[in-house]
Amino acid sequence: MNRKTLSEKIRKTADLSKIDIVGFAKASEFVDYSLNKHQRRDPRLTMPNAKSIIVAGIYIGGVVIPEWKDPWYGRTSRLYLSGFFLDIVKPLEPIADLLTDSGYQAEICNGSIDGVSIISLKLAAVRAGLGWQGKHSLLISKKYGTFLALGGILTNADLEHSVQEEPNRCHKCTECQEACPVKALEKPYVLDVKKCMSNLLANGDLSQEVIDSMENRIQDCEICQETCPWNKKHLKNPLTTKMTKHFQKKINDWQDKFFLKDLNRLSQHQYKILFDKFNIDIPFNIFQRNVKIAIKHAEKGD
Ligand code: B12
Repeated sequence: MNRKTLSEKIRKTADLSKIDIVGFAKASEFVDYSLNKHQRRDPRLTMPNAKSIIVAGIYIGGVVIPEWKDPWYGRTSRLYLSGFFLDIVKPLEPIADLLTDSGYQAEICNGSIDGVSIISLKLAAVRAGLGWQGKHSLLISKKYGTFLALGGILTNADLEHSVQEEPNRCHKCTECQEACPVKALEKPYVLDVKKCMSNLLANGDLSQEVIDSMENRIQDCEICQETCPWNKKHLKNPLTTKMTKHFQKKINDWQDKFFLKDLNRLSQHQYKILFDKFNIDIPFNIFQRNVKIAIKHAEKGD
């Protein structure tokens, strides 16, 4: 099957999988990747004869629980609630099957398997023409803002690689850097992971500064995204996409499950059953700690 036909078939399969945007990038080294000893630096460290990276994006702009505005409800994030916390995997399986049925290798980037995630999805997305990397280090798409959950497939199939990268449109804007309450974005484009609340609320010790800044956040933080001008229209009126119905059901299912006093009464077993559905890997004691701090904030009304 020639490059054009196979690329077209993959786009159609992605559409049937309710994927909002898909792009193809050359599977070569990411020379700027700062974790230079990391497997993600070069896709060929994972698949020596890799030729292409298929990058997929699913819009998650509307995946919020209205009660998150209430201090008595624990808040997480759109990525967390979407179920794609450790990468988009299931929606990519029909594409991987198409590739293997056509005699090619196909390896889906799956953070829950290797805990590593074999593709730098943001850098691959930039190379595939899906958007540019913002000063918050996230991918920004002109149409979807930062609200794209990403996923990827490594393959030795030669595809119609994107030739044009989006220009960087951050220019002089520093909204995200100024808004981060724990100064994790002092250097533009480089997230100081050690300071980032999304990291610390998952597996770190909390300084008084973080405790004072977390409000009802029990997992993840979206402050840098909520101040990004490219997300403004999405905060007001999220787009309706192919996955909207699917996400609305998730929102309805979880609407009243984040009430802090209920979360505080969960046993380790109940926590595991309830939250494993989100395919996250956050220890029970960390979850409990965050819930207790959020309750103190709600009691103090701050
Ligand atoms: C590790 C990880 C984290 C860690 C560390 C994040 C980090 N930036 O390193 C933690 C837990 C903190 C985290 C948090 C979040 N994450 Co995360 N994370 C990942 C993961 C697994 C790897 C990212 C990575 O490679 N980091 C290593 C660093 C070195 O690479 P980098 O961030 O690309 O940094 C580059 C820039 O700094 C660049 N750079 C340096 N100088 C300059 C200068 C210029 C001009 C430019 C352009 C670039 C540039 O060089 C670095 C690369 O070398 C990916 C999944 C994947 N496989 O890619 C998801 C992923 C990036 N995360 C994602 C999301 C959504 C988040 C959160 C928003 C979740 C939330 N709270 O809602 C937060 C946001 C925090 C933030 N502002 O980045 C999404 C991003 C989607 C998007 N639209 O961009 C991904 C792709 C997951 C997914 N499957 O959708 N994450």
